[in-house]
Amino acid sequence: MSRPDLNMYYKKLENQHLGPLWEVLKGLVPNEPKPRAQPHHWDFAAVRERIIEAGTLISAEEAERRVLVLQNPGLPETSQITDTLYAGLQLILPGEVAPAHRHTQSALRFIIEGSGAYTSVDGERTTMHPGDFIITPSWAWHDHGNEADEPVIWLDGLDVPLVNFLRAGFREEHENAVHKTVRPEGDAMARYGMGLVPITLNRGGLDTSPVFNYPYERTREALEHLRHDEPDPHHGHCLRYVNPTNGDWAIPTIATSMRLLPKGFHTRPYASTDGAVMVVVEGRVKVKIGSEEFLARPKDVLALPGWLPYELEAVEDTVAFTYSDRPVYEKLGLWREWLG
Ligand code: GTQ
Repeated sequence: MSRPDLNMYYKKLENQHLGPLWEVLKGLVPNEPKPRAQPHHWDFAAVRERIIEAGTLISAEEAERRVLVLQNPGLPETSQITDTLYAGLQLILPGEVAPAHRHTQSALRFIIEGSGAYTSVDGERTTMHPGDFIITPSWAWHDHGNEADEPVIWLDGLDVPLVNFLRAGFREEHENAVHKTVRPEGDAMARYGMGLVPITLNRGGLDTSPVFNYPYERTREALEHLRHDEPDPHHGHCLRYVNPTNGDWAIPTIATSMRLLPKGFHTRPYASTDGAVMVVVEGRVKVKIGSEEFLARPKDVLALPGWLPYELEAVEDTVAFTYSDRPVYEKLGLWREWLG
């Protein structure tokens, strides 16, 4: 229906930087969440070729971080894998250093391939092995290096889109490529990761877990013990990574978990408002997200948009890592789940 009177009125509004709510209300306040992210599957074998190729074209030093960003097809040119999260695959070749910097965005590293590279975080180094979950807290100095003899590839997960939306992004380069380590490797694990914490630690705890490497070996062993239980119908055998100083998620803006799905186990449909990224570690799993279906193998990455039901069916015993922005929803009273 053409309304010349209204159109002329809208023109006047526009000139005065005003707008009619009645034209946009349903979009501003929707019936239910409508993520722009789409379900997507990155086949690692195919992506790996491009990562290795990047290694022949640009050095880690020159790139600062030699990373291929996982771009969600529903969010082109945004460097977003979901509506609030970033994911990238980082390569570091033997002998290389990715120089020290710090930023307000929190980061996780999930090690995909290769052993023996290290990351130094706030004065302590940790050595990477496949399946390790490593944290770089907000504003902590960090540099990465590879003194081993094989390429090392990991998935970077950051809260970049969220922090940028809030216009809270700050960064600083360190004056040296490698920042100084002041504590021996394993120090954080000894102080905080043994079911013990320093008696002088404030009972409110620390925002980000001071245990900054959760080794796969230990996670895997813990999951194996859960086999004695009935798997949870929606999650399978699933453990969340915890900040031992306050019982909260390990990173204040990012939830992380690891699950084991026994061969043949099929999860019930599940949706929650948080958007998630899944990385397969072992096995083979059919992943149905909305109306799309993927067969995922170890090292493959999947984007799970919020509020879109998904189901997992383990073709073989499967282990998968997941990270999401759930803590942000929880802290704002916006987290909802749907159990199918
Ligand atoms: O390793 O510090 O993928 O700052 C994106 C931004 C990695 C990092 C990324 C970063 C880093």
